[in-house]
Amino acid sequence: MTSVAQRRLTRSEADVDRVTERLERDGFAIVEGFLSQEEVAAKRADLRRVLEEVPAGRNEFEGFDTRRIYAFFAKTRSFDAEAIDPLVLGVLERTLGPAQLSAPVGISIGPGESAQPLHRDDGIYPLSDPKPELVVNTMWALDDFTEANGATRVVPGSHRWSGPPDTEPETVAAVMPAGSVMFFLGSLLHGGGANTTDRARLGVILHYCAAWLRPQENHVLGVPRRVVRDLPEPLQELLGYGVYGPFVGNVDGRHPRKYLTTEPS
Ligand SMILES: O=C(O)CCC(=O)C(=O)O
Repeated sequence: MTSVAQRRLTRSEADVDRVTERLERDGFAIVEGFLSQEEVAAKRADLRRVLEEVPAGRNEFEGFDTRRIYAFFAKTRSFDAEAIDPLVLGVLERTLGPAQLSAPVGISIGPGESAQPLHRDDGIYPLSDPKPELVVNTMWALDDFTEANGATRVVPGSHRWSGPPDTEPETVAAVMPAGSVMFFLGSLLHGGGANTTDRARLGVILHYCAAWLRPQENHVLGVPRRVVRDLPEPLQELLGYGVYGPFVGNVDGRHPRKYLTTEPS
């Protein structure tokens, strides 16, 4: 079997067809060199600023030595462009149809953190198999993701399994250089890895779901309207100011975008 490193796509190889093929085959697809090292450095610096105010996790799932930036688009402008990158939007459209942001989170896995329990991100929705794909994630590496520092662990092919695995399945580390992005399906078993190094591992997960589902985080309350007003329209839509036709998401019978300009913050 080829290693994760051998399976990575370069930026120029990555298009919607190739990424979608990998998602269907393996449940994940890594594109390296998506961000330049200058972009990585700028994003990391901005997120470090935000992380100073963020407490450590409260349970095994969040990680007691891990800090998470929730209400992400209220706190940083560093991923506005990536959230609506044409490759990302193309993969979402192909896999989910109309989509929205569900849980955009900066994740800094601290030294000494243990591995997060394996999970499926679509497991939060009470639907039984067979079900359509409901969730697509993009995990952006702002540090090199290594076996040692807590690279996300994935179970290749597990998106095709039905129901919970009966034994502890074999995982592989999604090792990738800083500036890479890993797409993965919400049906894929995965979890943050253990960090046995003395430095934190920083990544940003932009987690999307089908536009007709309730997203994990309530962005309409979490991201102030005065912030959303200045964002590009496709990002506004992904943050809840859109309608899944013909009616889902309307406000008093109107498109929610109208409230961005007419209502106070
Ligand atoms: O940090 C990671 O590598 C993965 C985190 C994750 O899967 C989650 O928090 O749901």
